[in-house]
Amino acid sequence: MTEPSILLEIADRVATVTLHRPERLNAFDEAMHAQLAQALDRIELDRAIRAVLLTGAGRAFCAGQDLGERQIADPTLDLGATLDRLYNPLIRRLQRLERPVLCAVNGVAAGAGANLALACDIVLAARSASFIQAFCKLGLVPDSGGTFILPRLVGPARAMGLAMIGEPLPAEQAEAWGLIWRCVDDDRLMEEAHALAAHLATQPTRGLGLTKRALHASAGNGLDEQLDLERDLQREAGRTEDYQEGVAAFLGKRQPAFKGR
Ligand code: LHQ
Repeated sequence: MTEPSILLEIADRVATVTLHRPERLNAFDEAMHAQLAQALDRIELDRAIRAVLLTGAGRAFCAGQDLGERQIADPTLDLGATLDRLYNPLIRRLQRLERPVLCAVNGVAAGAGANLALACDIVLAARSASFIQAFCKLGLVPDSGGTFILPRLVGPARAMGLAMIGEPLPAEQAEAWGLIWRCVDDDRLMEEAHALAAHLATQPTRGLGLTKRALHASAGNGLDEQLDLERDLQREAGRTEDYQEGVAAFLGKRQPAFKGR
């Protein structure tokens, strides 16, 4: 039997998804895309899952597209179709998933692997990890949302340098530049990532999902539209059981017990 290239473990309201092709630095082939899509189907349907943790097996997080799979001699080669069919739906799903998605970047994240990590809501990275916009080395354009997210996170000058020079950006510098949430010592990464995912899974999931929606929408909105959106989403958040619980716990001077509803 062939080994699965995605591992999905569900425990204590957290779904841990591990990219698992360590001998190829977890580069994406068709099978890995299909298995990741199946894992996300499962997560989307199971409302008991209240946080997602994405990481990689072995010494890398993900080396992007498996370059052995895209044959350059093929006259019908259409990388745009590959993005339409595989990468773009993946990035859209992660951004729209109304659960917090945490990424633990355990090693190098290159090409679409780097931008997959950056599409997650909160990114922790091991100190030895690095982020490489490897596309320029192949004559390609940063994809998987890279041209959208990089300038928004680090500003246009740094985004252009990362995309045109393609040098590895060490995790510490990624944190200093605001590309990621935090860089942690290698031997602490998974412990900290699991602890943060466990914490997020006890929080008001609906409110966090609406927060995610508001922050993503802000990239395309003016202040007026964003104020209107905040009004609409706050209306929705204010009707959740978790809001009632949050206020009751505050007034009762006790810890809240959120249910994600
Ligand atoms: C790999 C890969 C890999 C196959 C390492 N594929 N085997 C989207 C749509 C459609 C098509 C095109 O692309 C895209 C988006 C993209 O993602 S384009 C960008 C694709 N990724 C890259 O260009 C990164 C390529 N990899 C690297 O530059 C290096 O491997 C990094 C810097 C990630 C790690 O370097 P090292 O630590 O020195 O490891 P290594 O290079 O020795 O790799 C270990 C093995 O993994 C090696 O195989 P081998 O049989 O020699 O042990 C590599 O060939 C294999 N591998 N990345 N993307």
